[in-house]
Amino acid sequence: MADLSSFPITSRWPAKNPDIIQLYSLPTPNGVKISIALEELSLPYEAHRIAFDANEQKSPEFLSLNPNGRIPAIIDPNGPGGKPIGLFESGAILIYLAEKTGKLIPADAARRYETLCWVMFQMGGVGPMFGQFGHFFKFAAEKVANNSYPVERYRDESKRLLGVLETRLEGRQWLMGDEYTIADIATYPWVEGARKFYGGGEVLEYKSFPNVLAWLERGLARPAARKGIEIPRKE
Ligand SMILES: N[C@@H](CCC(=O)N[C@@H](CS)C(=O)NCC(=O)O)C(=O)O
Repeated sequence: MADLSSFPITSRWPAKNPDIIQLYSLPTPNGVKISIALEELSLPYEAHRIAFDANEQKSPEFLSLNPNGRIPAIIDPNGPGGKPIGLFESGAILIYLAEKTGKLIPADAARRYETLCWVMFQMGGVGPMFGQFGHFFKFAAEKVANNSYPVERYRDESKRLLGVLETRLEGRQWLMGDEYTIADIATYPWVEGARKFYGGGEVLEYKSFPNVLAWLERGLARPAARKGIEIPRKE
C-alpha cells in the first residue's frame, strides 16, 4: 500500500485507498477538466471535495500541495519511477495524465506540440479572460454598476477568443481534428461555464459561434464528460 503520509493534505482529506490517484477539486471549469480526463482515461481515483465556502483551498493542508491555493490538485501514488507525485495547475495535470497513459494526446511529435499550443491557449487565454468576464458580469456586477469598462473589456476579449475557436473548429470535429485530446477537455468546460454559471451566453453572443456550440455539445455528450462534470459531488 502506498504511503502518502509525506503529503500533509492527506491528514485533512485522508485517502481511503492510497494506491489510487487522489483528486482535490470542486466541479468548477478548472476542476472538472481533471475529473473528465480521469473518467475518459478510466483511471481509478478518489475525489475529495474542497469547500470554497469554508475557504478550504487556503488551508495550510491544501496549500502544502498547491501553494497557489486553488483547485484542482492531485497526488498520484504511482508517479515517475513508481514514486508518489503531487501536482497542481490543471494544464500541467492534463499533460501529466496524457503522458502517463499515452492517451488524449497525439503520438506524432508535431501534432503533440500543436495540442499543447491549444492547451496553453486555454490556460493563458480562455480561462483567465472568461473568468474575469464572469467576475465582473455576475459576481461584482453591483460594484461596477457605474462603470461599464470591465464588463466590456472582458466580454470583447472573450468573444474574440470564441472567434479564434470558431475558426479553428471550421471543418474539425475537435480542436485537433478527428482526435479528441486534452486541448478539448481543457477548453469546453470553460465555454460551458460561461454560459451555465455566469449566464453569459447571450452577452457573449454564443449563437454567432455555431462551430463552437456544436463542438461544445459533442464534448458534453461524452459519457466521461457527463460523469466528470459533477465530480466531486456534495456528500
Ligand atoms: N490556473 C489554475 C487556475 C485554478 C483556479 O482558478 N481555480 C479556481 C476554481 S475554477 C479556484 O480554486 N478558486 C478559488 C480561489 O481563488 O480561492 C488552474 O488551471 O489550475
